[in-house]
Amino acid sequence: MERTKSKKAFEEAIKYIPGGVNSPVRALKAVGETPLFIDHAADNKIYDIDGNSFTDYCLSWGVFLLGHAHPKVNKAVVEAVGRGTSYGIPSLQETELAKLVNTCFPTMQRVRFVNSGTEATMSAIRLARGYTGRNYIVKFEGHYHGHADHLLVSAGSGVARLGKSSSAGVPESFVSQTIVVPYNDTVALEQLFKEKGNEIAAIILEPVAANMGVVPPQEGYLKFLRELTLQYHSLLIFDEVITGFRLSVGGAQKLYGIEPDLTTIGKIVGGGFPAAAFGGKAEIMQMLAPDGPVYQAGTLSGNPIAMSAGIATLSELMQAGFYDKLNAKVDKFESELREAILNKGMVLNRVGPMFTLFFKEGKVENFSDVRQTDQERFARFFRYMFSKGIYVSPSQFESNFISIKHTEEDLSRFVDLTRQFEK
Ligand code: KE4
Repeated sequence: MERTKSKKAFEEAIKYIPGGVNSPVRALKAVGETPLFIDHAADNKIYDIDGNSFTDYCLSWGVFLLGHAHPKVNKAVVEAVGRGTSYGIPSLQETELAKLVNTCFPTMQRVRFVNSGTEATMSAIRLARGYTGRNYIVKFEGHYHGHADHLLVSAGSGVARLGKSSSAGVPESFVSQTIVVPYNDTVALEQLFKEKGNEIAAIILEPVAANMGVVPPQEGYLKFLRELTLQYHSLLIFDEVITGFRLSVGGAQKLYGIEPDLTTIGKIVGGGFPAAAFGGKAEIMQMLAPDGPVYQAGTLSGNPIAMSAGIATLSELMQAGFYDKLNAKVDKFESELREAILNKGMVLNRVGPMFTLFFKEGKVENFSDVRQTDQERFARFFRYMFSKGIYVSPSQFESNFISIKHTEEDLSRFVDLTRQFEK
């Protein structure tokens, strides 16, 4: 595969950008490759500057449920740009997207837009602390909620790969009130709440973990978390930056029938533009400035371009039958892939249109299971698929994503190539 231009571009990028990338996981360090430089993308494919094309299962880390460069999203954005790209003053598009979010997520009675998932979770936690007057936050091993200092503790995604319990540059005092517990475990959590429950502001979790690879909640676990937090008057925060609008039009909370107090969303809601949001019960959200004492702000928050992209995106995925069509495709893919990996030392975890192939025997139900995976073998699998024109998410600690634009042929080819993979 010709990669000369990307390699040259990477050498040039490294001279100006740390690691040559603007986000660590893009560097492909985990899989022993150098990054692609993309020329353009459309639907289910990305095209690099050397003229190679790849079927894309990373989709800009889960943004493109509709596929890249959706014509209706592009049209909305082009029209919006002509009216100016930011006002720093309210626009109708902000209320329009907030109403669509509220329609999809009825628990989000009030919505505040921000520019990234990190901002959303950081703000939601500040709000939870402000509302409850408590300081402790509980998160789970291997769950990733962005790179705010107090959340970079035993996180998943890129940090999991680094094997650090927290990032350099984060003083111990910043994480001293962040408690990390094992995922899918009830005993540790019950014990913790017995000891500190009335000091805990909130539990935050990915309702279906994706940043350690896809690891679903065990039967009844989300209900257990909801009951435990109600019992101790702590808040339950669902970080649906990945699961939101993906597992259903109302994310994981609709799929599993659990009502969190606060929710964060991102990726899909911005339609490929920097937009995310946090929201929840009106009585909690009204604690936010300018009405309440919890400060939160942002120059470009709710900008009309991202709002227009989000409105066009949600209008598409809210169409009747969208998820039935998507999930029917993925159901067939799952059953064929399960057959293909029999006796190959691989575990498939799948929820909705997201999935991870783990390179180990047995099961993967928590972070310690994930840590037992053979990451070198995963890296060989990545490079094998890469050589065949398939771009899987470049880390064992990530999810793969299927868009509405992935074809049955794409999925069958993924299955066939996985079946043939031996090394
Ligand atoms: P951002 O700040 O990257 O927009 O969102 C942070 C975030 C929050 N919550 C969840 C559940 C997330 O998955 C993320 C970001 N996801 C990673 C990939 N797993 C983004 C990719 C990257 O870091 O480059």
